[in-house]
Amino acid sequence: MNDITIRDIKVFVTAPHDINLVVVKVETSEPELYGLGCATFTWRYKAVVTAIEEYLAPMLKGRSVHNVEDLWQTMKGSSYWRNGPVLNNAISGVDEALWDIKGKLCNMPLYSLFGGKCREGIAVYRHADGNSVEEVEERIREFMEQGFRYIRCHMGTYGGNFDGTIQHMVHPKGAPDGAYYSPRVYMQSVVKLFERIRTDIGWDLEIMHDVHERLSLADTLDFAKEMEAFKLFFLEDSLSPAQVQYFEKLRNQTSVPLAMGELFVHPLEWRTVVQNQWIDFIRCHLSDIGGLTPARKLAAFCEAYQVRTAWHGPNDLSPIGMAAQMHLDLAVPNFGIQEFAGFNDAEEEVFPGCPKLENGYAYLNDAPGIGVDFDEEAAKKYPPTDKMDFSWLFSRLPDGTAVRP
Ligand code: GCO
Ligand code: MG
Repeated sequence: MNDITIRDIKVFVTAPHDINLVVVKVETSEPELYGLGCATFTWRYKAVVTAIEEYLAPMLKGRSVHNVEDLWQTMKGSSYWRNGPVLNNAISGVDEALWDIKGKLCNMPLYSLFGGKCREGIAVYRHADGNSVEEVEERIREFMEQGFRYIRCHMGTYGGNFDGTIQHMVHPKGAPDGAYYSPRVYMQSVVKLFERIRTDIGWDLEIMHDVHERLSLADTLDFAKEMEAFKLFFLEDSLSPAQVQYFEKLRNQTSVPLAMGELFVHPLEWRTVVQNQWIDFIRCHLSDIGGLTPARKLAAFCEAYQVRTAWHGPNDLSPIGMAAQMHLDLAVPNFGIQEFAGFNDAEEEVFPGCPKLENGYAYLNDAPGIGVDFDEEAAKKYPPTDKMDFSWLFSRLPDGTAVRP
């Protein structure tokens, strides 16, 4: 095999959706050949940029592009202290770009390189949110008219901190500002919302909900049992990664399908829950676990336990990262569903070749590699923003205690 080497690694930050996205470009000794990867950890993007520019790029320049697994292992070990979203995202940017290059060298879309299609389109779910049951139902109906059959339903975003006035919260004197929410009010409002959805809209729709690790262990068990009545497609992140052992109790006491994983960064976090079949869907954020290389292994590991994939697909993920995981969606037998927040016109402009939606399915183009390009000139029109809303990250209980967002 002709040796093709890494000539340079460049990092770009762009915000076509007012969310900082981190794109990695690996240029090679072949003038026209490059790969693109996603390294978006939007809340700490400068740290990721530094990790790539200061550490990975100097280490990798001049190395052969061919041995992706070896380069992944090398990057992983190169800091001695490892793991965590900053370093994993940095590795992911390079890893996905190397897979992109591999696909281009083979002249195949990645799904084909991964064994070919198990399905023709990728079923996706959308988010219906609003300030009242009526608003959420309106959103659901709009999505259904567009052909979506899977909808994640929320009211007032995560934790239901939708309307301080009805939550009757009394904070202690001097309580700091924050995104306050009441677990009790949240749980009751979701149960009511789902009752109404099933009554008003019916049963010919797959619905899900994201707890976003907002509940105590006892509350989450109680909540999961109440939600059984609505036959969810899944209940997401009912626990934090630090409490995954408690999935054993949930699994033993409720039949609600459980999804978990967007905050996972290491195999130890998923090994036990998958092996014991305590969860039904794995929904890691690909760049947070280090890219396509570990995600392929994770998908295969899950297959053995009938755990299906539902990779994380929020807005803080570049179209390159979205397409990268969609190649897995097409190629693995144990695909479950794909979260897909959709792209705006500016994202489509900056990232030519974005996946397309039709009638509730996403489709990739058949270009070699990941199939999504990056228009550096267009990206300059959407420079990094310092106006991102961090406020929701400071969630607090009514008594003023800071909790995970
Ligand atoms: C989801 C997620 C996201 C995260 C976001 C954090 O299921 O889509 O929970 O909305 O909150 O990606 O930045
Ligand atoms: Mg989530």
